[in-house]
Amino acid sequence: RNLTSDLRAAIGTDQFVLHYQVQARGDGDIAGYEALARWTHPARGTVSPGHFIPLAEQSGSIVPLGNWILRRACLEAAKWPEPFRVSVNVSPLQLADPMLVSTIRDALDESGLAPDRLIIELTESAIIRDREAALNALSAIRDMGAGLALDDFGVGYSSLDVLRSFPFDRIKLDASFVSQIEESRQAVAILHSVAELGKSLGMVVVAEGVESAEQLRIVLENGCGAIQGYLIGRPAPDLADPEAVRATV
Ligand code: G
Ligand code: G
Ligand code: MN
Ligand code: NA
Repeated sequence: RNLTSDLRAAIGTDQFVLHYQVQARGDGDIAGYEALARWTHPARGTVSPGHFIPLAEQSGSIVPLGNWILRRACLEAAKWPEPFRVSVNVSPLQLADPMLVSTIRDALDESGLAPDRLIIELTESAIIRDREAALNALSAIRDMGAGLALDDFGVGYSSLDVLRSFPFDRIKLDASFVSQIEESRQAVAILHSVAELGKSLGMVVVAEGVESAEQLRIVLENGCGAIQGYLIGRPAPDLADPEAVRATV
């Protein structure tokens, strides 16, 4: 047996769990959590999502795996305190699945989670495959009442046209970008401009990968509306303590 067939067989079993990484607003209140999938292989131990997500994409398992993640995230988030939202990463290949919208609707119905407590995270590469199909799916997701985050913004293909043409309501500024703001005035200037751009478009800008108090200070001073990163919480099976998060921010 190889890892690909093990992966397919593991979907829906307790080998897969979701960890949650906290996202806080500038005032220190918790906004919600990003769901991050974790796989414990019975023989190999922990397999990182950086490994198994591409494997699932290459082997055609990403749709069943992604559907399970969506359902599980909604079921778990439905038990959280009311204001907390859950963000779920959706792969480009899931967006190409014509059933995605109904899968999301079913996950919301089954869990009872209010649609505005679900945020779908997508990278730009998801959109460039088939723009028209992507626009239809994203519009349907927004019409349902869920949020839409443009993930990993600032690296790769990110272009302003995507912000104009697709109904995203939040931007996640990539961690590799935030990691430069202590040394690079250019990085701070770009961060500031993206935060302003987001505000003008009525979008929340989330700074990802905030690891130090100095990075936190810079991203908040420059107008980011929310933060995520090891400084305030690592991905973990349990939710972060709100008092500890508030004390850090
Ligand atoms: O911590 P982290 O190692 O969890 O994640 C590594 C990569 O795997 C990131 O790019 C992250 O977006 C992706 N990833 C983690 N969980 C999921 C998931 O549930 N679905 C998808 N599509 N990607 C995920
Ligand atoms: O691709 P996406 O942005 O969805 O994935 C989030 C990834 O970023 C996950 O792998 C998560 O574990 C990782 N991550 C979260 N916070 C930090 C951080 O503060 N520093 C770094 N280097 N990675 C982080
Ligand atoms: Mn993400
Ligand atoms: Na990201």
